[in-house]
This record gives sequence, C-alpha cells and structure tokens, in this order.
Amino acid sequence: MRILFYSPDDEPEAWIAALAKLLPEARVDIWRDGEGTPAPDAQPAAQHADYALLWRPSAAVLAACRGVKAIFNLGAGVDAVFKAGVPPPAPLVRLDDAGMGVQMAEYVSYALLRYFRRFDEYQLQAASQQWHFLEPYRKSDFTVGILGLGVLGLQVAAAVRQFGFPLRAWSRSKKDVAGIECFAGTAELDAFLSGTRVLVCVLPLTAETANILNRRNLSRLPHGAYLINVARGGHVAEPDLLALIRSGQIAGATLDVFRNEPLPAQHPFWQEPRITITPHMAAQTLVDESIAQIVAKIGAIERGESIAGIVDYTKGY
Ligand code: NDP
Ligand code: OXD
Repeated sequence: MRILFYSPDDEPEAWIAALAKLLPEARVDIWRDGEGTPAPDAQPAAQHADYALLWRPSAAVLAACRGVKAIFNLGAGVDAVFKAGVPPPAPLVRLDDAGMGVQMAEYVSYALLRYFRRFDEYQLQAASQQWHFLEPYRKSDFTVGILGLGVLGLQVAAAVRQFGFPLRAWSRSKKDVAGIECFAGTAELDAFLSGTRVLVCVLPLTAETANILNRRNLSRLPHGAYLINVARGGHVAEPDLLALIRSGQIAGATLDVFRNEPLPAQHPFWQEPRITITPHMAAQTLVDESIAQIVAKIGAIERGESIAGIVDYTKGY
C-alpha cells in the first residue's frame, strides 16, 4: 500500500512514525512543494498512491491525487481543500473529533468563564494594584448560543451546560438535543441571535457560512454580547466586528482564527484591548489519535465497509 503525505504546517516525521506503527506494510511518500513546484519524484509517487493524507493542499498535490481510493484531510475543516481546487472524484474524509472535541470544549469554557466572571477586568485592575469588587453577571442573562452543532459544537455544548448556562444552538438541519434550544436554517437565524448573549462559532467555512459574522447578523445580538470564534477567519467580516466593538454593540471577542494567518502585525485587532487573540490553537490535530482514526478507516475501505466523516461535496463540509 502506498500513501502520499502532504502538509505545509507539519514536519512529516511524527506522522510517518505513527503510520509505521499501525500500518507497517505501507510505504509513505512525502510531497513537498519546492517554491510552488512539486518535488521531482512526487508526481510518480502520487500516481501510485492508494491513499493521500493532506493538510492545506496546494492545487498541484490535490490535482495529482486523481487515482487514490480516498483523501484524508488532516483536520476537521475542509475549506482549504476546496480553496485548492475541485477535489478529485475520490471520497474526501475529514477528521471526526480525533481528540479535538475536548480541546474545543476547554477553549470555549475558558473564554466564556473568563468573560462571565470578569477575570479580564480583574486582570486589568491587578495591573495597577486596584482592589474593587465588580458586580457579578447573572447566569440567567448569559444565554450561550452555538453556531454549528456538529461533532465539535456538541462537545462545546456539553461542557458549557455543566456550568448551568442557558444554551441554544443553530445548525443546518433541525436537532432535538436535551437541554439545548435548537434553531435551524436561515429562517431561524435572527431568532437564535436575538436571544444569544455569548455567541460561539463552530461552523465549517462554506459558501453559505462565509461572512456570517457580519454587521447585520452581529447587530441582531443583544447590546453588549460577546463573541468567541473558533471556526475560521472567513466567517468574520473583520471591519464590521471592529466597528461594533468600538460602538459597544459587541462587548468584546475571543478570536482563534483569522482571514490571514498569522495575523499581520499591523492588523487593528492587535490594538483593540477588548479582543483576545490566540494563534489558531483552539483544537490541535493530534498525530496519534488522527492516524489511529485514519488507519481504522483505511481498513474499513479495504474490507469494502462504509466509513463516517465523508465530506458532502454539495454542502461543502
Ligand atoms: P461538523 O461538520 O461536525 O459540524 C458542522 C455543524 O455546522 C453542523 O451542525 C452543521 O449543521 C452546521 N452547519 C454547516 N453549514 C451550516 C449552515 N449553512 N447553516 C447552519 N448550520 C450549518 O464540523 P465539526 O464540528 O467537526 O467542525 C466545525 C469546524 O470547526 C471545522 O469545519 C473547522 O473549520 C473548525 N475547527 C477549528 C479548529 C481550531 O483549532 N480553531 C480545530 C478544528 C475545527 P448540520 O448538523 O445540520 O449538518
Ligand atoms: C481543523 C483545524 O480544521 O485545525 O482541524 O483548524
């Protein structure tokens, strides 16, 4: 069995070692883009590959995967695959949790509690030795609304629910989940937003969800709402968010993802104290968990069985 590996963000050694442990019979070929062109031996390797493991593929490597039995995306979000071009006819399989759910739940719980318990304000006070008690917010005024109730959104919801926050969520298809007020589709978006005090975005980036965090939609939130975006930078209309924070409509935001990553040094978000920035680390891809999942799925495909996590090309996620 031959496997093609490509990632501009990772050194391949750890991935190859994990593959060697669970799939010792596989030969792994690494595709490296040399200043935009494939390495000289990469094209034949791609032609003979049975499976491809790709993260943020270049157009060249994606186009070279025409003959594979499946393409495994080394992450949950597949927007970068579609950005690189039309995926080959092979199924595109995304990571299904693989240890990311718990990280996402930790990140969102931290950002939510930091804001709700006013730790950000206490931190500012402490910097100038101020000792002032701030009136606590009431949990009943703090409905958390989650955009996207999929694999990761559900785990975020479960974590937030433990603290007793009123919870609502918005998805494409209608859900029925105990303890969550569920909304679905464009027709119910405004109703969802109007009762959300802390908005958490865990949506995939698709043609339908791009720019969803824009002036129009953010203005539907109650005055003083807070935003946590752990999905993609392309969901945010960045000038709109900045203007709404400056006007007080949005009290602040914790942002893990940006249109341009790394966030450029001159970007105005860096200067806005009400925005907390992290470098796309909310839920990292874990090598061992990811390879275990991928190898199990390769086994299922080889046995002719169906697998979960196949991307629906018409929906884009
Ligand atoms: P899933 O595919 O499991 O869930 C996506 C959810 O979004 C589903 O509930 C889906 O609705 C909903 N959705 C999609 N399109 C629409 C739409 N047009 N209108 C309303 N709801 C919609 O994805 P995951 O939970 O696994 O991952 C979500 C995203 O998180 C990834 O795509 C990625 O961008 C991001 N991510 C970020 C990371 C980070 O470190 N910052 C790490 C990992 C992922 P339905 O249930 O009806 O299909
Ligand atoms: C992902 C990511 O989509 O890490 O998995 O952003």
